[in-house]
Amino acid sequence: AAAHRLVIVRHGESAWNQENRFCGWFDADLSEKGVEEAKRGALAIRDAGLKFDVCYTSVLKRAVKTLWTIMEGTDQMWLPVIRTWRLNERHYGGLTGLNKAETAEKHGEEQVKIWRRSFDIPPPPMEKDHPYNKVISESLKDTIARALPFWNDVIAPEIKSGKNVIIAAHGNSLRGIVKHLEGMSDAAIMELNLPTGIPIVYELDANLKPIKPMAFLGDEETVKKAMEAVAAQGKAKK
Ligand code: DG2
Repeated sequence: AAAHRLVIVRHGESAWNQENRFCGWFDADLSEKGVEEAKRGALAIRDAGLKFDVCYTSVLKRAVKTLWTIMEGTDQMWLPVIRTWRLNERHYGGLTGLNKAETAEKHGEEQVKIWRRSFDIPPPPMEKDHPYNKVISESLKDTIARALPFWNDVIAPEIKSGKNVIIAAHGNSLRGIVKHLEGMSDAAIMELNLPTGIPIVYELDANLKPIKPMAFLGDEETVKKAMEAVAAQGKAKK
C-alpha cells in the first residue's frame, strides 16, 4: 500500500500557451480556457475526495491562480500556500515571446524539440535588446538544479511527515520533479509532455518512490487530447 500521496498540477492554459509563444518567466495570465481547465481540475480533485494540508506553487500568476481555483473548488481556501521562484517555469532565454511554430519554421522542428525537451541544452541567451531583457536562459537540467533543493529541503520532509501536498506549477518545473521521482533517464524525459490543468496523482512509498505510474484525474478523452496538444506545439505549421 502507498505510504504517501502527492498531487501535482500544471496550470491551466495561459494566454501565451494559447498564442503558442515561449513563456518561461514572463508572467502571462490564464486564458479563459485556462480558467475553465483549472475549474475542471478542481472538480476532479473534489470528486476524488482529495484533501490537502499544504500547497506549493511558483511566483507566476498562471500557477498561483490555478491553485486558488483548486482551493476554492474543493472548499479548502484556508490551506497554507507557499510560493517560490524555485518552482517557476524554466527561463526560456532568447526564445521568450517567440511563436513556437514560427520558430520551428525558422530553425527546424528538431532544433525546437531540443530547445523544448532536451535535458541539458539551454535555449539561446537573450540579446541585450531583447524585449524581455534578462540575460539568462535555463535548460531542464538548470531548472532541476534550482527546483530540487526546494523539493529536498521543504516539500519531501513535509510529505514524509504525513502531510498531503499539492504542487501547482509548470510544464518544465514539474517535468523536473517527475524525472527525479521516477528516476527517468535524460532521453526518457525528452518524450514527456504534461497537459495543462489536469491533476496528476502519485502514490509513493516511504522513500517517496512512486509505486504506480502517475494517474491523471479527469475523463480519458480530456487527458488524451491535452497530451497531444502539448506534443504538437513544436511542429511547424504545414
Ligand atoms: C510553457 C512550456 O510553460 O513550454 O514556458 O512556454 O508550463 O508555464 O505553460 P508553462 C512555456 P514548452 O516547454 O511546452 O514549449
